[in-house]
Amino acid sequence: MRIGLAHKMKTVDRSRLTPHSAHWGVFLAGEGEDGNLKVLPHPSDPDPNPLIHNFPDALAHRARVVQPMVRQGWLEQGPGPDARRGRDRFIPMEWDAVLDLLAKELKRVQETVGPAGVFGGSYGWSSAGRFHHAQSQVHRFLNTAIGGYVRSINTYSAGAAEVILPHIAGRVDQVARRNVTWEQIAEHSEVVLAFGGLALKNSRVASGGVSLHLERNSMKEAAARGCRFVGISPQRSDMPEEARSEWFCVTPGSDTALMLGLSHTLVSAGLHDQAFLASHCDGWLDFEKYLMGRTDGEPKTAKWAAERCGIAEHMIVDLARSLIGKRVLVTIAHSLQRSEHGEQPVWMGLVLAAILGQIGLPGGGYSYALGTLAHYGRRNNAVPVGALNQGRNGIGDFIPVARISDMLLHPNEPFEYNGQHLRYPDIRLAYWAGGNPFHHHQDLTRLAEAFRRLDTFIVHEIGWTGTARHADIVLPCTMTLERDDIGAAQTDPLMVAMRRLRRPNGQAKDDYDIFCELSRRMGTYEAFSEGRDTLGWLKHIYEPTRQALEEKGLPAPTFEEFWEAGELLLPQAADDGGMFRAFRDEPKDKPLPTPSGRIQISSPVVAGFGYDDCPGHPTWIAPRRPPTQSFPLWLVANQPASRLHSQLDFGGHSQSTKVDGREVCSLHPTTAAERGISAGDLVRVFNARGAFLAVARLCSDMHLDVVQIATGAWLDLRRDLDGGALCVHGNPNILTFDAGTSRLGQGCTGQLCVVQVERYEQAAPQVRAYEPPQ
Ligand SMILES: Nc1nc2c(c(=O)[nH]1)N[C@H]1C(S)=C(S)[C@@H](COP(=O)(O)OP(=O)(O)OC[C@H]3O[C@@H](n4cnc5c(=O)[nH]c(N)nc54)[C@H](O)[C@@H]3O)O[C@H]1N2
Ligand SMILES: Nc1nc2c(c(=O)[nH]1)N[C@H]1C(S)=C(S)[C@@H](COP(=O)(O)OP(=O)(O)OC[C@H]3O[C@@H](n4cnc5c(=O)[nH]c(N)nc54)[C@H](O)[C@@H]3O)O[C@H]1N2
Ligand SMILES: [Mo]
Repeated sequence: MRIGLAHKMKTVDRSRLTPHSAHWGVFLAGEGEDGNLKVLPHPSDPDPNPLIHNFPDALAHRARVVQPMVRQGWLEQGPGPDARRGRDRFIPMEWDAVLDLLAKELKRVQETVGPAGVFGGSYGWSSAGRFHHAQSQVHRFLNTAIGGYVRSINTYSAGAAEVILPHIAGRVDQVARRNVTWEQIAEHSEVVLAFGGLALKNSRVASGGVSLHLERNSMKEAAARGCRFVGISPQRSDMPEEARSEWFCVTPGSDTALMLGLSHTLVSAGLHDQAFLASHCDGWLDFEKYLMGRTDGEPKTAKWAAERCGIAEHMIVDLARSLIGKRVLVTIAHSLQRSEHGEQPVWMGLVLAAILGQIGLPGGGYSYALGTLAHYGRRNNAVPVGALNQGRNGIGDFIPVARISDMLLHPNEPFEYNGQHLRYPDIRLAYWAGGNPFHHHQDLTRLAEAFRRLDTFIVHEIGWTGTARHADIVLPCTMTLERDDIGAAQTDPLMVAMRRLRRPNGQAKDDYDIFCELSRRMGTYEAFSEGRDTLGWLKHIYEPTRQALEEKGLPAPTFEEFWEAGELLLPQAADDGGMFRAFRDEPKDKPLPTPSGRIQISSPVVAGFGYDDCPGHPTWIAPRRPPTQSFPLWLVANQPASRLHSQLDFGGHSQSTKVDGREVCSLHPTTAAERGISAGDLVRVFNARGAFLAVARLCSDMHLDVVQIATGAWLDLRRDLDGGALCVHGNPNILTFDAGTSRLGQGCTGQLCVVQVERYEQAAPQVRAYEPPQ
């Protein structure tokens, strides 16, 4: 057992500590002398994530769902569209009765419309653990029980990048997960241009959970060696202190203009790497014409860029010139592409790196999404980690994940995606486990309308999220720490036996057990369970790792040995630079998986789609929903520092960052003063779609025209004075607009929208987000 018994801890009986894993990292958990759950950082973690402190208060919190609940209107009138969905009462039911009812409804839908009328996209992060991964569970269940479901493709994280990158370089995982590492940055990089920053709050999270949070120390080492970090973001706080960075305070949504200005400065002075552009890239001439203004009469000079991105012309010129002769890495945060025309900064960042000619060099070139999640910038494991097989989906229909409301509101209507002409399916039933669309989706008033069109909406949840409140059938499920699982990620060497530490809260059951019992009623138990109980599945999932270890001649403990030890250290692959390094060294023999095998500065394929919102080379397209007189500020709705999305928002650490139980928003002191707002005031942030309340924090290290609020405060809707929707807790997705990044990617655009802010003069409404419904 590798757990650090030397760890200083007085109140915990160390013999009872066991390792466990969450998306926010591997940690130790056990019972304190007072009988309460105690959590400790893992002793091998150099920079543990404080998010682990959301666990102790969460396990038995009143916000947990304690028994199966069915919406009264659905129970009385049966399945069908219903305006009361999301506003109705819930009736408690016994497990057997509710599962009988649900199996009957699934059979009805299967027989009447078939699996093509069932949406099983069920997007969401759920919890770490290779087996109890809720999305895999629900997919496997729908595949075996009814023959499939309409799925969703891509992610809210990277919807635009996932579609543009394969056209121009390679798959997003090749570009993000096996590329420049933090080790290389510490050793080789001389300049890191970090578009969207490299915030530690973000990079300490990774699906599956990592045991080594190494970003902070890597930046510290690099900075000590003299590496220059440039944080390009509307908020200075997106760079850690340790990077000792310079700050370029960019206007939201304008990075493409800034990158064009930098490129123009280099190219007009003949400082671009013409040899690299000729040997490794295609389509330079078309792009160069655009850059120099020969196609549209507008040279993309530093002055042109300054007018759009808010950074002074001389700063752009100086920055561009300072890059020459240096090992430069360009990083593009996910956030830049989670907004209108999000494909453009992803593509333009690659082109800027190509102009500098260092793609594929250690610590140089282009790294998409570095610093946004702990998966990026690391070595990958040399052995596989298993996962639950989801089975075969008999239905081919899909939607780009963020088009959920469009799908439900516009059945059978056409839409475009990545060169394809598709139609939205006609969905009658949706099944969700492990996600919270009333956290993750945009324009939540519209989303609520969309869900009201369904016949039936089923949700498995640990807590009374906005999504659970909009369901017809809510089934209480266990959270991690209440069940056995295996924790592992392909980018971290530690595999963890996540042993159950607590009895399930209330009547909660594992998603797996719920699906087993439903499968029995559907007559598909054998196909779903393959006759295995949870431990049987854990052994099954562990086996590929054990086998690969054995094949490599390495110690390969049996499952029982691993389970007893608590952890297993896996071998990692070399830090070889991945696809870009191989391509740089041997462009002919190791081509990129693009149509020409080279970097696509222009893409004939994308040009061929004829999209004005994503033309054939990186292009500055002004935002279609820019600030106006009524709504002059950008709302930056980014990832929360104190939790993962909406998860355990009721936990102690998340609560400690709220004021009077409400979310905090940040704005510049000048912007606040113009509106008579002081620090600590309750403010109303609003636009044409609705409003939320939050407590004002003043911060001079941010853009004058920005209000920032983290996502993840649980929705708490009231009627505003003007009759509109008001979230009194601070959920920004009441205000965000619901449109795709472009017809190419159709990705999520939730990061940015325009708003106004005012002091809230009414009596402060109480937050009731965690009170269970009646
Ligand atoms: N405005 C705006 N919106 C955004 C973003 C933004 O930048 N701005 N970012 C987007 C991004 S990048 C993402 S990834 C999404 C995240 O969106 P989600 O992944 O949907 O958010 P989570 O809060 O992680 O939702 C997971 C849910 O699963 C539940 N859960 C946990 N464990 C289990 C389990 O074992 N079983 C079951 N059945 N349920 C479980 C949790 O209680 C929680 O409600 O949000 C997106 N939304
Ligand atoms: N603690 C914590 N960490 C997380 C998550 C979480 O919920 N909590 N979620 C994880 C997930 S699923 C994902 S996908 C990643 C997301 O990674 P990102 O999407 O990169 O994260 P965000 O915090 O939304 O945005 C990063 C920063 O970008 C800046 N920004 C916003 N708009 C612009 C712009 O137009 N230009 C520039 N230059 N900067 C801009 C904002 O100031 C913001 O703080 O984070 C992961 N890490
Ligand atoms: Mo994400």
